[in-house]
Amino acid sequence: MREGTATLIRREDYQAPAFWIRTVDLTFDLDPAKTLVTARMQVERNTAVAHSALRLHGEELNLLRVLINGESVSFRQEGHELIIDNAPDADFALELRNTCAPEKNTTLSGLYTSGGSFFTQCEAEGFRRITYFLDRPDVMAIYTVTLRADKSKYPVLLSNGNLLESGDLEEAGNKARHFAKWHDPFPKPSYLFALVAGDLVAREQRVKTRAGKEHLLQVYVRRGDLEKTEHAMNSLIASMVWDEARFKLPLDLDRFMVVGVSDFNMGAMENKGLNIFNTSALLASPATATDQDFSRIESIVAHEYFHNWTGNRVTCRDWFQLSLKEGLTVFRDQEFSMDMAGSPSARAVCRIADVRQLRAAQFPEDSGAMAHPVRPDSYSEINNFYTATVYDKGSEVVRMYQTLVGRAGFEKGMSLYFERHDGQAVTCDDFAQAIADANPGSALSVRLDAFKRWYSQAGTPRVQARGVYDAAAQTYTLTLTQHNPATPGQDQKLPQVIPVALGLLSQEGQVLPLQLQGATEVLNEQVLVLEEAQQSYVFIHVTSEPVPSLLRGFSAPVVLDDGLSDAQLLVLLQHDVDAFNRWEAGQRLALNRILGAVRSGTPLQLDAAYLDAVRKVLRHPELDAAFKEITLTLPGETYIAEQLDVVDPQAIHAAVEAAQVQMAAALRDDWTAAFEANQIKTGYTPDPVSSGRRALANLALAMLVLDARSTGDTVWPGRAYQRFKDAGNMTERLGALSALVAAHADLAEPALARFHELFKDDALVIDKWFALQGRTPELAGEKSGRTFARVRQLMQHPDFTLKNPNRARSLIFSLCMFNPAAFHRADAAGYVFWAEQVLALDAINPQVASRLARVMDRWNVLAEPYRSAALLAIRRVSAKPDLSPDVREIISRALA
Ligand code: 0A1
Ligand code: ZN
Repeated sequence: MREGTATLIRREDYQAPAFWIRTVDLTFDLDPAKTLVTARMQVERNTAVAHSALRLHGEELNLLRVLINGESVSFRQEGHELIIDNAPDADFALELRNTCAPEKNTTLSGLYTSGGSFFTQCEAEGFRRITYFLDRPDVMAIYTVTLRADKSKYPVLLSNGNLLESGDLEEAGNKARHFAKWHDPFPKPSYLFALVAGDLVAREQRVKTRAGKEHLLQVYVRRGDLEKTEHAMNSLIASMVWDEARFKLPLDLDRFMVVGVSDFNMGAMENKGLNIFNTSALLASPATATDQDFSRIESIVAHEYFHNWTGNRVTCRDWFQLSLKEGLTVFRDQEFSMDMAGSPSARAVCRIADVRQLRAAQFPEDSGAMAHPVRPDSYSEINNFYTATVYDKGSEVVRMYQTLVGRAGFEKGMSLYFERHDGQAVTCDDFAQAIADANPGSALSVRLDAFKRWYSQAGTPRVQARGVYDAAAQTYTLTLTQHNPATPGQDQKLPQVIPVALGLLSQEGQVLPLQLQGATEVLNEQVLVLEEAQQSYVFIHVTSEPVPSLLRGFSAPVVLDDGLSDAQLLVLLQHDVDAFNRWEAGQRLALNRILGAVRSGTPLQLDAAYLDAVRKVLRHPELDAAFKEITLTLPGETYIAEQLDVVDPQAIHAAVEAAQVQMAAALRDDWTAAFEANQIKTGYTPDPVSSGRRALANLALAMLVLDARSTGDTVWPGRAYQRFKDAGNMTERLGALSALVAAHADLAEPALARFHELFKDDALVIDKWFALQGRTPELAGEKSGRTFARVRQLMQHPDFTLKNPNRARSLIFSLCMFNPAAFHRADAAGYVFWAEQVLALDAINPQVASRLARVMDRWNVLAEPYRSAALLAIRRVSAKPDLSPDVREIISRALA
């Protein structure tokens, strides 16, 4: 199962394949214990590269025969390769026969079983666990697939493309078997191959594209889950409509299928015409899914659908180009979600959520042991590079193209990209060139090479902004300085191209017109393009000392030090026309206070100015509930940790808890009013306005129950319990439950027990039950650690299993990744637990194990005693001789 020594694969070593595979005819005789695979391929030598042997990838396979043009041929097997030294020069037919063992496959890569059905996951390198192949994205073939299986156990047989024929098999024996034959007309790399066989049912919908072409959409799930597929189907239809309207990209297949599976390593997979989804990213009903689940499902359904063009029609030449499809497709799904949200305020809330996610996951990645460029230079296990950097920073890079060439210019660039590259496997450079060529003379095109440093340089650039106002001359001089800190293997960095969107406000909060010296235009908002280490900009006719509002809408993925005072931040929080920066000002005010307390080692004491400002937000007659909720939510503990050179997770948690307790007390009446004002009496819909109101009501309730812990009041815990019992939807039920649990209220226990009893048959809801307990904040200063003890105990719960990734994540990742104060313990018990779980998971599923291993990426910045204890735990994992290449790579980088 394990590679002896992991090899490092380098981007600069890329070579075109020695052979092309033009067509593949696959036949599967499906059997959980032993599936027989017959592959017939048309192979062609690539005369453009040096003459060499045919080397096919294969893992965990049992090879039965190899024929070339119908004749036996001599071959060798070396490691994970099947080598045919003297393959013909002329085109030839290659026939292979092998078996694999789906039910033994716990890695969930390749062909595996889940709940008695068959599924595949081939990205990145799973196809080689099905049959021998040139398993690389630049080898694109046309697939015809025949599936044969027991008809009663596997009535549904699916693969990519169109169904050619199906029927019963007349075979010896009494087991009635049947078959289905599928054909995908589009050439595709092996990572987009998929098959599904099982006892599934489908929700179906026929739709017409703008051109009048009819398509069949199907969402396949287990019997009993059908009523939870309506939202996914609606999201799919909305995605189709949006992609046609915004980018003129229609659906290209007659049939588009989506399938749910309970055992899946990621969110979902964009296999051509046959997307496979983790049920957690697909199934939703008001009673079992939260508003957040509804919106996550909408964006993942869209993401996979959008991949049909950005990923499938145009794919990656090699895996270093992963962000070509992922960064672009995340950008597209984020734009879609914003367009779906509607109002400017709801759009801003979407943007804020995306930036919060970037800061919580990508910024720490960029400053830790796994820091890598958006287009990595090397890897030993590609599965480790499905990262926040490739996805989320990649998306920010695409957003900067759009900022630099404008929305219409970006759409033109996309058209040129498809005109040039449809049907090809290409690179990030090809994408950059298409956007630039479609926009000659644009802010992008004139500095394209420098812009592309976003692909090659790791690390989050720091931008410092300092302004000087000259009252006599009525000028405001803004000086921007950039610096990109060193990252592993990259000591020296060149300046990057950083679009800085800005506006100026008067001290009273009025918009001040912008006119750059030498320019004739007068604007309300402008994008400066910082490209040198330092640049100054002079604005003229500035009638009063301005408050600068910089990096509006988060126009670049950088850390900004604008040096603004509290007074200036308060102006922005109250008046900025840019909702993103308004939110940001609120976060900065909170951050300053929390960091002040942590750095000085003194207990946090919120001041009247801050409390007054947040009270104004909460009472504001015009602001949306969603915006209020996101603004009144304190920065996350991981993001706070990012601001510090030496991280003491307990000190951070103590400051955050104190801030919450004080906000809860000081705004008690306002929380009560907000709670009452945001009750929704009508039926449930997950639209942004209703979701925002429920979010604010939930936050208010959490604050009131927390406050009750300090005051000894029993009314609010009682009301929360009542709401938990009577809730008409999961958002309110889980909100009330987590208010009780987070405050460690007495009623938390009976509520948790009741919740389990109510939902014991719904795995996705039981995942929430585990996750809530794993994420429960410890009481600051309480040494024993109730949450940690609870997690250890829950590991023994009959519903717990390491084998299902969702379940493992719900408990273990909740503690280790999302609950810093419960995890980082002075007695090192959290780290011991982590090491145990990494090793236990690695024996089952290396991909899940290596995600968990990444928790220690930033052990190096921890304060003592955490740092030394973390290092010991990492060494303990490292000492295991037969770690998977996945975990080995993460651990080696942590120790480098
Ligand atoms: N391409 C998918 C995500 C995905 C990646 C790897 C997987 O297995 C290792 C599975 C899914 C997406 O971006 O949605
Ligand atoms: Zn993707």
